[in-house]
Amino acid sequence: MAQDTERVWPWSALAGVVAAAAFLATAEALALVASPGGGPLVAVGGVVVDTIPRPLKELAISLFGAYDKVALFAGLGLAVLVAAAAAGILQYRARPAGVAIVGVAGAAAVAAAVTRPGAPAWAWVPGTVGAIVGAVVLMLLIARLRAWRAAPAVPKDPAAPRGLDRRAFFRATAVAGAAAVLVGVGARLVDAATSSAEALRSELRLPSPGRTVEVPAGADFEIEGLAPIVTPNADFYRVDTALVVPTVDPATWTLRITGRVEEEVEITLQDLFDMGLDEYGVTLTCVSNPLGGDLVGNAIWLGVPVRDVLALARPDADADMVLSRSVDGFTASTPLGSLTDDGLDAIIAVGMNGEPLPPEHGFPVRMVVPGLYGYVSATKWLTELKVTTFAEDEAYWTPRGYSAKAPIKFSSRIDTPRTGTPVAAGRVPIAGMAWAQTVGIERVEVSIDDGAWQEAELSNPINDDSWVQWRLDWDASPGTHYVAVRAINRDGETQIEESAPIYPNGSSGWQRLLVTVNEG
Ligand SMILES: Nc1nc2c(c(=O)[nH]1)N[C@H]1C(S)=C(S)[C@@H](COP(=O)(O)O)O[C@H]1N2
Ligand SMILES: [Mo]
Repeated sequence: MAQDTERVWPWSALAGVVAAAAFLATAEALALVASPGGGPLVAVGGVVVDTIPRPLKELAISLFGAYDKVALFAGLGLAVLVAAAAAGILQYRARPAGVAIVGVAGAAAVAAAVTRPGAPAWAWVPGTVGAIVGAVVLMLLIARLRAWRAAPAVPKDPAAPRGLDRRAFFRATAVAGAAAVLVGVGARLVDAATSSAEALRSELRLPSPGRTVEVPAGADFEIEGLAPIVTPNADFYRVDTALVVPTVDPATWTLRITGRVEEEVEITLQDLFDMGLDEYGVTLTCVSNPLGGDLVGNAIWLGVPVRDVLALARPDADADMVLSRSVDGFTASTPLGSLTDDGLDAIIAVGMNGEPLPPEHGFPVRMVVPGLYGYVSATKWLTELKVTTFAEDEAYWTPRGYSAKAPIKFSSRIDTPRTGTPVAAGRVPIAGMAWAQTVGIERVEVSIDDGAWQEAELSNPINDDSWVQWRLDWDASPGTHYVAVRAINRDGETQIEESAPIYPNGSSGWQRLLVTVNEG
């Protein structure tokens, strides 16, 4: 009977993997029309991002850093591979268990797709049809495999060609596999070519600003290793929960102002342009920025004050919060006062450093609020402002344990010299950044080897919402030294000395690092 000497499981596993490829390729191709911006893998990945427990997420970010999204997709891919191989093996051994696994995967894909924020009505189609195609391919390939294994090693009719059934299995597997790769890769290419936010962005012309932000002379010390005073867009840190950067067409984009307002309003990008755009220099900071970290950046934003946009709808007096919503479902809770107070420049931004917002920074429209961490204020791909109360609504990160209100803890950081990069003895500039959005930095002090605090020189500030650079020239003697820094804001307060972790509302402490000085 069957050639029991040759192992069969690698071939049944291969059939499973090819069936999974057919499933995914079909679903990706259908998602191009039925559910733009996300096939099943992206939808399932999105569910993982939204439900993963906080410590695990923090671990992933600390392990993979900026590559956390790549790591997530790699993990998902590995899981699909293992499940697919198992489905193949089971379908051969215990029919129809393999098809049942495909069915469960299809159900999971559909459940993820239809529950994603902003899911279109047809979101269930790609996963459903994909699962059917995957199941059919699996049944056909395993049937061929069975036929091959059931065929006698030596044909009864000596004249018949040998190995026909074996060849039939491999031919079917190769054809299905090649078709899946072609369709799948083709679908991704078409997606990249047609739904690219980059293309839409290159067509958008921004009006020129009424009021501009001048970067004053002496704003940048231009010291090697020191961050520039205005962060180039390409170097600006990126933090969000979006596995795929949302594609938003500026031509159809609208912003709805809803909730506790006298009259709900919906405005277009042109309406926003017609209100008149001005420039604002604001330093953005992430709550996840560790002491001395680089999840902070400064840009010149082009936009309209949030208060002017809210005024169109006339918020009720009993409201105390605005829940801003992204097209991808992310929300942020911002105190109404932080958006409407006259002295504060909270803005609806369309431009960043002289260009339309880059896709990953919220194209076409985002919010920027000086003095509040990004997760409670800086909603990218903005689509709705719901005027509400903290008692009534909560934002994305609140049920995940982060504080509903999170003002930025003003801070300072050492950019140069760095631990692990020895410097030569002699005159060494110690330099870094300091920020106290809405208040401004009054003074930065440096202590060497726990000695007296010395006042550093500050760069010429752009405004109170933007960070400044500081520097102190140091006569460095050979050996190891400690360098510490702290800032004092214009309200006369000193940066919090006690160290706190990022969770639940931002790190604090004075950065102190070890510097090695070599013989000059
Ligand atoms: N739609 C959306 N907007 C978002 C986020 C997000 O996950 N989704 N993250 C926020 C966080 S935590 C920060 S720190 C800032 C970061 O903005 P950037 O990526 O442009 O630097 O965006 C905010 N806006
Ligand atoms: Mo953040």
